[in-house]
Amino acid sequence: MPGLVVTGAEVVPVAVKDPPLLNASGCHEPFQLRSIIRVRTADGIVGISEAYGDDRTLELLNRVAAVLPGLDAFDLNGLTRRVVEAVGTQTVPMFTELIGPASLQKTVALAVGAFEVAFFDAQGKALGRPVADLLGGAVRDRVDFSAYLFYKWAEHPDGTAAFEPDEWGAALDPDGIVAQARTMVDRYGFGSLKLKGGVFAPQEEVEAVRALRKAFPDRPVRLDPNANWSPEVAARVAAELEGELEYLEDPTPGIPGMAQVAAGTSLPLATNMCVVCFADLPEAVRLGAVQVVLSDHHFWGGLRACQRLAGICETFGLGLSMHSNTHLGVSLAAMVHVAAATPNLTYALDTHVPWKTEEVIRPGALAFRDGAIGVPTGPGLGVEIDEDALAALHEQYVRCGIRGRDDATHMRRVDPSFTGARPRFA
Ligand code: GKR
Ligand code: MG
Repeated sequence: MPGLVVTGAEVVPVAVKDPPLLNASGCHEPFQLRSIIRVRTADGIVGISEAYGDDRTLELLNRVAAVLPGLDAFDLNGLTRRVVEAVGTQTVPMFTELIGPASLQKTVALAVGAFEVAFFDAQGKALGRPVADLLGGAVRDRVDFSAYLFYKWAEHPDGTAAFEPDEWGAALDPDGIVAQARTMVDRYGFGSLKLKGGVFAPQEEVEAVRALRKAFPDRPVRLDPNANWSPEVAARVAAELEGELEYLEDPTPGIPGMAQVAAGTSLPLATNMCVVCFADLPEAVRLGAVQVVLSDHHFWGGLRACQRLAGICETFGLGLSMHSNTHLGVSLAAMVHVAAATPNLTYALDTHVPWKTEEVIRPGALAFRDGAIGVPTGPGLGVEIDEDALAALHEQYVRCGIRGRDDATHMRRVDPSFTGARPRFA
């Protein structure tokens, strides 16, 4: 079989409407940015991928795109070499602090991950096989997802959104969160629930967890305050919620702080903030700081890197789950393929998809049934770009004026005293 020679790659930024979801950093702005990547080969095959869409990531991705022509799309080690050369010594800041600090390793991982998915898609299309087959074969034919619950306002602050309020309404107390969970469960069938915390006083969030447990006694619940509690507050909350949570995610900042909390609770602690690249693992394992790592191909270095992480978790007896930021269907497909081909990825995955009203892929490929998505069986990722939708979302990007993610500034439109400094609850 001849090589799959890359002739060019393009990165198209898009903006998607987003509701006012609250978190430790503030509030989601009216638009979230993503980018759609297309890698073209000499045979006319086009591999697709999805990545972040902030200015700094776009600059990085375009720099890498320029050095890809001539590479064989089967040569993933060659991809890494070219990325390392293109990145040099320049660490690119992450588009949100909610996925932990930036590092050179993470910068390389971000760029490799972005293009590796497109390379895999092209390989799958060339061979007529789904990406899961290229990753060792699917060990399950459907992948479970968790309902991702957010405190939220009914609408964006005055003057910042030129579209109708979303259909979800406000959720600012336990009743509001339970109602939101009910809609998510009825609509998508999710079998587990994750509450994004770090917004209100910890005791209020404990009450919301208790209300969820009461309303959905059969569904595991997770709570994620994005490191907005001091170790002392985190220890107190962990004691109150002993036995109530599937896991407690990033209760407090940093590996030593997490280790301090872990030492005093039987609740598993999970993270997508303090163990965010391979270099973080030795200290975390040595200190027993986390019991579950949330992988994410966007910043761990792609699908193969997530499988490498899975192996390390298995070796050290750590659980493995999956993190999400606002994303579209191309990333959803990539998440499903790697989860399907990772035997020890047994927790339901996070996804922001229910919060979206816009999409770039053609409908029909991915749908939630009983809280799960069937693994696509078509070639590559098994999803296709809807060219009209992509053009419209790119146009929306051009018009919206947002070029990064700034949840704190959006929150300050309502609460001028908000700083976003963590941990807020000490
Ligand atoms: O979308 O506001 C959000 C989340 O807080 C996200 O940015 C986090 O990175 O979902 C993520 C998490 O689990 O920490
Ligand atoms: Mg998290």
